[in-house]
Amino acid sequence: MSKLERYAKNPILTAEDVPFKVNSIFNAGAIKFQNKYLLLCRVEKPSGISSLVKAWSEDGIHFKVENRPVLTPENHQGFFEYVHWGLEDPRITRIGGIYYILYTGYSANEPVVMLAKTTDFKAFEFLGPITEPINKDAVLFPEKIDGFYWKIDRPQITQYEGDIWINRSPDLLHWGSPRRLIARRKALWDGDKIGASTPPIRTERGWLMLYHGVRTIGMSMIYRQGVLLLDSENPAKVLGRSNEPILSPEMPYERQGDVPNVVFSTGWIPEPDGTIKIYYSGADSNICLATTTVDYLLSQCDPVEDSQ
Ligand code: M1P
Repeated sequence: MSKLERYAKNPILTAEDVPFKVNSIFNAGAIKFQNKYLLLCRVEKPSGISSLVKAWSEDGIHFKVENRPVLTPENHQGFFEYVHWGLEDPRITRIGGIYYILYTGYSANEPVVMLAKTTDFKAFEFLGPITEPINKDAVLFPEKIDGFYWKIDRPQITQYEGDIWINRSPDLLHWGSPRRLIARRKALWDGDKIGASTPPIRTERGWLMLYHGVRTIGMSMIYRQGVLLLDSENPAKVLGRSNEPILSPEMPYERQGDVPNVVFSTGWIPEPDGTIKIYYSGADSNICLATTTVDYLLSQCDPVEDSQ
């Protein structure tokens, strides 16, 4: 395989596959757990409020959605005030034997990045907000680098609103040393807003991740996916970035739905043979699969001027 290929029978999950009443299922975190593929999917209830439900698969293609959400606003104990309008867009990172879930808590307090952890995806410990509002689209690196945990997120501040930042922490709870990692590129496919998509994976050339870029044309915001390559020893240093998107809304299930013209990924699963399964949503209305190789994604990273 040289390029990115959509699964021929996309979408792999729609609202009809959910055994309880929802408007939509989309934006899933992805991980392999006990030799099974696990998607932690956002489901929007008829009320408009989102929760997270697990879906399991033996082959990474055919998923069965559980009977009820596992993470809801109501089971957020002391943190309900940060999530009472919903939990959105989870990203999963494994560090050692612990699985960390970063997700958007939506409330009258505006979006914040929330953190929960689990070892079995049955019992979860809620660690609460790890950013101030307004912040979202956060991903965690899968190991400590230079003695720190690192996360990428998108604070909405001043003239840099819509750019991606990186910061680090000694304990996953207290974050500092923020740096603007990449900015929007006016007039390009990622000219109006960007955000981290998938948690970084280590490659021989550096940390590889997907990010999304938004370009507004007329009345339509078009969400596309691109690639980012960061220095393996200093992830605040950008080595590569795709000048063209690797995935754009083209298919009917990406162009038509609750939010038209959106491809949006929050999870991927690398395989031992060098291929990688990218789970993404079309038009905020389903879950789709595309497969490619790490080598292909690396080949799409165009050189970047020294970002330090
Ligand atoms: O509609 C596309 C996406 O829009 C928002 O993402 P962002 O804040 O990065 O633009 C989110 O609401 C996301 O859930 C949604 O898929």
